[in-house]
Amino acid sequence: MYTQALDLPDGPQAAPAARAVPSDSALQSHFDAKMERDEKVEPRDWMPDHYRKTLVRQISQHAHSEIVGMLPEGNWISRAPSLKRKAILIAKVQDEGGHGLYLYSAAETLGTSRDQMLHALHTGKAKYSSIFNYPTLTWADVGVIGWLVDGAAIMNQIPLCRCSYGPYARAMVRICKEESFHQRQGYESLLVMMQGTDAQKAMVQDAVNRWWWKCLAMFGPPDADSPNSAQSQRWGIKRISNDDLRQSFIDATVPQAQVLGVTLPDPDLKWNEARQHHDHGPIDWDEFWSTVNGNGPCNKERLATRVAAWEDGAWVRDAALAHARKQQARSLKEAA
Ligand code: FAQ
Repeated sequence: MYTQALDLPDGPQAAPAARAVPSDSALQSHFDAKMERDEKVEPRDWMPDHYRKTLVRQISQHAHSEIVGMLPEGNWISRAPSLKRKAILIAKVQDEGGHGLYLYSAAETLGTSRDQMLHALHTGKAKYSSIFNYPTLTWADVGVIGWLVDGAAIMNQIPLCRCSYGPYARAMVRICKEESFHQRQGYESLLVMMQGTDAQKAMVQDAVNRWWWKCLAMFGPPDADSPNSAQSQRWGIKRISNDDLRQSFIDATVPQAQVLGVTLPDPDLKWNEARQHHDHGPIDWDEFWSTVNGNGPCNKERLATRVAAWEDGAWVRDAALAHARKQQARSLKEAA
């Protein structure tokens, strides 16, 4: 299984029998030294199994989150209040689909297939972000998802641009640029609503009240209860811990809420001069785990929608395969 590390240029000097096969411990030392120098790992490099599995887990869950994440906002495309808002929303939802595709491609470089990843999603074995299991009840939810959900996603994803695995890090650079536009369009849409009628202002405040705590939970469990963090940080997959990212998000969002004129629904939220950070109230982790484990308000609906999309698209995959087979047969005939 380690042969990808042994590839040499073609030529007489590259006869396989003449090659010395590095031992597992030599390969491990080479990998450790690379980690020490903070260099990128590429698909053909040797890597420990656990590193590969951790990346497949995280990148595929991230890809699933982008694809399932199209659903809550997609629900509003047909009901956007103006042509301008509809065009922005279509572009945003389409971007999320693109992010999912870059990420599935990055995960495929680790030796997993897209079919395997989708099977895991469709059978409920693979996770995706908890945040996409909540309903979008009003148009203000679309703005709040842009401001807070994309805002939290960027905070978590900027450090992933420096992830030790090259294909993931490079995919994240483009994704973060697009997420930044998503965050701004959401905030701008809310600014407009907050200059509107009392009913519009109340709609924004209600959406903030419903999404705030879910966004804080998006960063994952507290560091002390995060089984994967320590190893992922040693490997340079995660650069900043769940709690530190959550804190940065809160500190960045409080002044934005003030400009917007909304209240963040946490009576314990206040600036702590000694820590130079905001303190906040307790997050409901029972609710988070219940949602992650399939019992959130929209889990079943989200999964059913993805499974139906997969089944409805079977004829497209069959047609593409039939076409590819025909082309192949034609080329073989021409070559004969
Ligand atoms: N939801 O030990 P840790 C977006 C699981 S993209 C569900 O801390 P890790 C764009 C975790 O998987 C949003 N499960 O795990 C957009 C693990 O379970 P496992 C997605 C969660 O991996 C915006 C267990 O808990 N972003 O929003 C969650 O070190 C708008 C223990 O946790 C990414 O995926 C959760 N929130 O850290 C799209 C970013 N949190 O696998 C549309 C990449 C934790 O052992 C509209 N991922 N779990 O069975 C990451 O940065 C990390 O994977 C974390 C979790 C930070 C999410």
